[in-house]
Amino acid sequence: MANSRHFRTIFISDVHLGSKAAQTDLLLDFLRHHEADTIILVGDIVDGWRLKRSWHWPQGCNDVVQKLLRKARKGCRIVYIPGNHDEFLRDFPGMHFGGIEVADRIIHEAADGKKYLVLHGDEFDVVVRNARLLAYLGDWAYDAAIALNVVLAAIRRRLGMPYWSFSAWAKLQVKQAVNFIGEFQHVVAEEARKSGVDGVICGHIHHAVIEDIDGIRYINTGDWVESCTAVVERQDGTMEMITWQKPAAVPALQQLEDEVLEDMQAA
Ligand SMILES: [Mn+2]
Repeated sequence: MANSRHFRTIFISDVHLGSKAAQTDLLLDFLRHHEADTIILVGDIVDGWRLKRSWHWPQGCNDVVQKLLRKARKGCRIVYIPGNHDEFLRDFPGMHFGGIEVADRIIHEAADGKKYLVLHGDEFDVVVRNARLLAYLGDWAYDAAIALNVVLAAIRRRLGMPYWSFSAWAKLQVKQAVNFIGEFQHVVAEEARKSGVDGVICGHIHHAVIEDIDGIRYINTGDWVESCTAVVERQDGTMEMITWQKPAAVPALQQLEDEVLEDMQAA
């Protein structure tokens, strides 16, 4: 597209395709206006939990998937890091489908040499919920809690029980929510420090931000349910948060023409 911006990397998470809340029109519009060498999907792109309960897959969901596959075909590297809502993909680390590679977590090296741990973030739920107790018990309890979370998640999955939902999240009182966000950020930043990297890029809690926490760069990509945010890496390695607004009044026909032109140029 003529008026699109090109970045080194785009990070997107928590689209929740298959839930009625997914803002597919806005995401599609964002993807039309932004190109990248690499796109990293940071989990909860497809909402498997929601789809299991009732199948909701309008055309907009297909359009988003098609758009991503089309970018992959044209040479964009796409990495899909599953989250808790699309954990059915976690059984396939290293797998490729339609040019998209699946990975549990990755280390992303930015153009400025800074290294970022990229993961969804749900593996820290147990730690976050019991932060005070674990701080008291020490490191072994922290590691045990993360291991336990994996087991509990598997059991809940067997039983068909989700353990994270934004309706429950929205019902949290403001003060609890603020505590939860702060605790989550701290725990994830600590994980990055242990991994010996400069920063962390995650999703999961639907709270977009770029900030420094105890000397670690903490980046949360937000979501495409409410905030409609993406994090982009510029060619010099600096990171930027983009909040995408209602599509500009570009006639649908014009967009279609642009895409046909793109395809002809690519062919
Ligand atoms: Mn999640």
